[in-house]
Amino acid sequence: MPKNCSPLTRGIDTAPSRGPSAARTTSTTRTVRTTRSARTAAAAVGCAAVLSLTAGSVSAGPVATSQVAAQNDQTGHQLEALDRGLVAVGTEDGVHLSWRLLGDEVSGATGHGMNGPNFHVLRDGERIATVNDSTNFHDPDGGADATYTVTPVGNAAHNGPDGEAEVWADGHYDLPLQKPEPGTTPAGEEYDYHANDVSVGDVTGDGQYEFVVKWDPSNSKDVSQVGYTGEVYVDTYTLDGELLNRIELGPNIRAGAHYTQFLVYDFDGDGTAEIMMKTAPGTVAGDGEHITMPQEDLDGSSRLRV
Ligand SMILES: [Ca+2]
Ligand SMILES: [Ca+2]
Repeated sequence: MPKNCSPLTRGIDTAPSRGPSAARTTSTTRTVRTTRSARTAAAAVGCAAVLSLTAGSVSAGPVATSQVAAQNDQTGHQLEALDRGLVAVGTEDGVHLSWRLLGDEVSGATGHGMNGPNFHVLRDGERIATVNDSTNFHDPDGGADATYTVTPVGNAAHNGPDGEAEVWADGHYDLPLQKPEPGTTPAGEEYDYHANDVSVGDVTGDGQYEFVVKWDPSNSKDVSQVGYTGEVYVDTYTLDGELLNRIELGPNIRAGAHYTQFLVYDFDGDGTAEIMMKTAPGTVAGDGEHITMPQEDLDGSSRLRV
């Protein structure tokens, strides 16, 4: 069954007020270091989709508001079920560790921040410190081959999981991406791709963020400029660089800074993140299905209501 704009637009109205992960940029090994008819274009405006991102496929549909309400009733806030998020970054004088204090672990607040459990820090299985005032630790004796574990002290039921990490020896992590093939516009202009905006969300439900990356063609244009642009792609990668799916936004979504702002968040509260953004007839949603025009628009029966 082809998808059309009508049921997807309803998802916009049901999004919770708590904000999604902010778009951000990252470094990658390959790239990041660094006209259609007026009638069709008008049809594309307001055609928005909530897309469920899963390995190898993307499905579109309205948000299940009952799931969001159920989770909010239990906690007061819809929290992401994330892991410890431990990162170990090599520096000129040792290894710097940073990790998450999880929402359920917070026991109060002081003038310096939130209170929570102390944390044991282990290097290669040996305890080297207990941290009682932060979620950071600098190990001056750490090396590039070390493996670190951070574990909350005590056995309180609300304490979250341990975190484990190997060292980013170069002081950063390069996320490998799969760059789309170059293209040529109907006017004969060649274009290439570079990674653009990035947002994060736990697409797989394992507590670790995935990375949703927008690919911008080199001929992307501002609204003040005329001319063809290349197609826009939106990829989802695991931290290991596995490409879970690719959304092709199609010829009716122009490439430029003002056209594709995407939100990644667990909008329906079921434990896995979705993406919300404008689509159009011609968008291919990862699983090969095309988003099409609503039948009432094709029949000419739809009317603008004010
Ligand atoms: Ca995940
Ligand atoms: Ca979800």
